Amino acid sequence: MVARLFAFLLAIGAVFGDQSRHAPVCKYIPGDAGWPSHKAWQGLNTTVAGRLIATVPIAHVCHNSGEFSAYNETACAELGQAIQVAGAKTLQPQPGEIMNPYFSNLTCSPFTPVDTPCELGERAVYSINVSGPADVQAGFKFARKNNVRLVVKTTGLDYMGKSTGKGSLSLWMYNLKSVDFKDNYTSPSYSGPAVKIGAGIIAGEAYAAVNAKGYRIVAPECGLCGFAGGYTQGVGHSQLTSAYGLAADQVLEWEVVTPSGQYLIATPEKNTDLYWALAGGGPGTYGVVLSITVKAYPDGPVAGGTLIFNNTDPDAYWDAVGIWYSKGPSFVQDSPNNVQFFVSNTSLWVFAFVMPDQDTSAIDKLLSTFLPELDSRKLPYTLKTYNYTNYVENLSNSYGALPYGELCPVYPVLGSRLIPKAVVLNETANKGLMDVYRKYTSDSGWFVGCSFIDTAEGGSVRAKHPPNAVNPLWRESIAYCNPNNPWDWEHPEVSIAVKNQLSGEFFPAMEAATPGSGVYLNEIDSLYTGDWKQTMYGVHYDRLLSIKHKYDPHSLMYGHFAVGADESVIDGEGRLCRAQY
Ligand SMILES: Cc1cc2nc3c(=O)[nH]c(=O)nc-3n(C[C@H](O)[C@H](O)[C@H](O)COP(=O)(O)OP(=O)(O)OC[C@H]3O[C@@H](n4cnc5c(N)ncnc54)[C@H](O)[C@@H]3O)c2cc1C
Ligand SMILES: *[C@@H]1O[C@H](CO)[C@@H](O)[C@H](O)[C@H]1NC(C)=O
Ligand SMILES: *[C@@H]1O[C@H](CO)[C@@H](O)[C@H](O)[C@H]1NC(C)=O
Ligand SMILES: *[C@@H]1O[C@H](CO)[C@@H](O)[C@H](O)[C@H]1NC(C)=O
Ligand SMILES: *[C@@H]1O[C@H](CO)[C@@H](O)[C@H](O)[C@H]1NC(C)=O
Ligand SMILES: *[C@@H]1O[C@H](CO)[C@@H](O)[C@H](O)[C@H]1NC(C)=O
Ligand SMILES: *[C@@H]1O[C@H](CO)[C@@H](O)[C@H](O)[C@H]1NC(C)=O
Ligand SMILES: *[C@@H]1O[C@H](CO)[C@@H](O)[C@H](O)[C@H]1NC(C)=O
Ligand SMILES: *[C@@H]1O[C@H](CO)[C@@H](O)[C@H](O)[C@H]1NC(C)=O
Ligand SMILES: *[C@@H]1O[C@H](CO)[C@@H](O)[C@H](O)[C@H]1NC(C)=O
Ligand SMILES: CC(=O)N[C@H]1CO[C@H](CO)[C@@H](O)[C@@H]1O
Repeated sequence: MVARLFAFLLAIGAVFGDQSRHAPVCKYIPGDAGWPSHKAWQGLNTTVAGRLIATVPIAHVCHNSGEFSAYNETACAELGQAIQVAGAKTLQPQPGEIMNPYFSNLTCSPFTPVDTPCELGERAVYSINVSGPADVQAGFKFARKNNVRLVVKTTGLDYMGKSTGKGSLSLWMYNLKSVDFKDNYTSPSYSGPAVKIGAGIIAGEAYAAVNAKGYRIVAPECGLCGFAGGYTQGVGHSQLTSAYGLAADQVLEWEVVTPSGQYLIATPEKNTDLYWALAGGGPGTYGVVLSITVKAYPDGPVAGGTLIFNNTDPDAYWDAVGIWYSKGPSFVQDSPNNVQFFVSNTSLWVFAFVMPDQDTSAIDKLLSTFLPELDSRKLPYTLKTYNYTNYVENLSNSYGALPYGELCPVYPVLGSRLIPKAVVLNETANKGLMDVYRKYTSDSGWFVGCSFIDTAEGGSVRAKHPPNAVNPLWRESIAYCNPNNPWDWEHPEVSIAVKNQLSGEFFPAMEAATPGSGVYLNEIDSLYTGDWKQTMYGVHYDRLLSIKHKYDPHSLMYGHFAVGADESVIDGEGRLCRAQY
């Protein structure tokens, strides 16, 4: 209440004074005296040609009280099922809807009693269904003039809840569905095939389009993940990372609207600071991206396969898992290879060998020094290998049918650590990491999903990438590993406990076992307690912050763990406020 009164008094000041010096401390939320009038919102709707959408939570069919009550028992039961089977896929195309169950926080949920009111909670109040730069410019202008929080959302997958916010106006990018090929894109730094991808395109759509043209691109493994938004701006890994580099390394052009309303193209030659920051410096921070143009590569055969061995003898099993990690560098270094696997208390399951432009003999060769280690420990295994004619065939075999895929959709509790080569190759350090895995996976459903990758600078199989903001710790690591535990939709308190265990125990133990390394900024738990500036952005943080201040002088873009995040705080009622007060 005090905060609210304070904000109100400052708002009155703003009417008379200089907007930038006397701007209110906190953004308004509905119920605040300064919240824009119905007429103001109607004005915005006119400016964006009727593209303003008021959020109606999808689970309104599950409640008979609150502003959005629309109870329908059948529809609610269907929704509760669909979310558990394919959570992200079910919620993805909804404006204003939250994917992350922690941030929707049961404010309108199929898993709470019918008479609990359906409320917006952390959901945006309105979304602009963005169709081009003018809609983004209108959103920025309205948010600044009316002191309303702005968020940018493509799919809403973000683990930190960065694409949502209480009382916000959301720029919803999901319907920018263009894909344009340039068979011979030419610039001072690159000449060759490229594809311009609209901000609303999800990976599964991108793969289908480029596969049909005979190309490969570096895009998310999970078909339902957005491409130009959080993924590429947040570094982005892929099954083709060893072959071609990280997602941020692929960008030739960003089409952007900056918070001050400038519409521009950033390339390695033009608006170079913005180009640099957008490529790996974190999403939702420097501007709104309308499209990216990325390198494309001629497709061809890919060898793939799976390998599984079980924990039938715990000491032998964990010994073998440690040896597996120590072989990781030899599997991928100076090669286009990628190896993705799950480690649990039950088994080590390689669900995807990805060997571009090779046949299955390459997998046999790669495993020739490892399989004898299983034999000598009497650990039986099953190996299956395939010659695929192209990349997407292989991807769909491991991740399921496009565009959404089937391996990813249900929303997990997740963290992500970059594993340095020096750790897996050092017997003592390797054992330390295995002890952490063993301890936590033998408890309450944890498993660890890992990919062996090689992104070293100067790698012999990849073209050099333009300078960008990717944390250099990526280049020194040989794998990224995700502790993973499925979300319990029916018992969210169980999952909150799991989140607390991850950020309080499991993840710090993984950090201690991999000293000095980093994290993947897109795949981290919202309760993460590590040194986020260092682990996410590393040596680039200060430069990124100055670029942030240059392009977003009025702090219109904010995200938990985004560059500059500590210049804001959330008050007790959920308002976004300037931190210095
Ligand atoms: C089910 C699931 C599967 C995943 N699969 C993969 C994977 O295969 N590979 C991988 O590397 N990562 C994966 N991730 C992590 C993923 O990269 C991040 O969640 C990423 O933020 C998603 O981006 P988005 O734009 O789709 O999501 P959103 O939640 O819509 O946005 C994420 C962030 O990007 C900002 N943003 C969105 N669009 C724009 C834009 N046009 N311009 C500027 N900022 C924008 C938002 O403000 C927010 O900060 C996955 C995550 C989930 C939950
Ligand atoms: C915006 O205008 C369109 C077209 O007139 C209308 O359908 C829509 O409901 C309006 N949005 C809001 C939030 O009022
Ligand atoms: C309730 O939902 C079901 C399933 O979606 C639908 O078929 C039915 O028409 C709805 N009933 C009402 C009264 O809207
Ligand atoms: C969820 O709701 C609880 C109780 O209303 C609140 O204490 C908590 O801060 C909320 N969490 C989030 C992430 O909004
Ligand atoms: C958003 O706009 C697209 C066209 O750009 C339209 O097809 C779609 O129906 C709109 N979505 C909503 C929810 O209004
Ligand atoms: C692509 O364009 C460049 C510059 O115009 C030219 O030198 C090159 O030969 C072209 N390549 C192909 C494959 O057409
Ligand atoms: C591993 O365990 C599973 C489940 O019990 C079983 O189906 C599979 O055959 C086992 N694989 C090997 C290689 O032992
Ligand atoms: C894949 O192709 C190679 C080369 O033709 C062949 O030697 C190998 O047996 C094939 N692998 C499978 C699993 O069919
Ligand atoms: C190997 O790892 C251990 C434990 O982390 C460390 O103390 C030791 O210095 C490392 N050895 C080398 C050669 O780096
Ligand atoms: C972990 O695996 C071992 C060996 O198979 C088994 O004895 C133990 O019960 C498992 N623990 C859990 C929690 O499943
Ligand atoms: C050779 C092979 O296994 N091809 C498979 C590739 O993946 C698709 C989609 O899952 C399968 O239909 C093919 O049989």
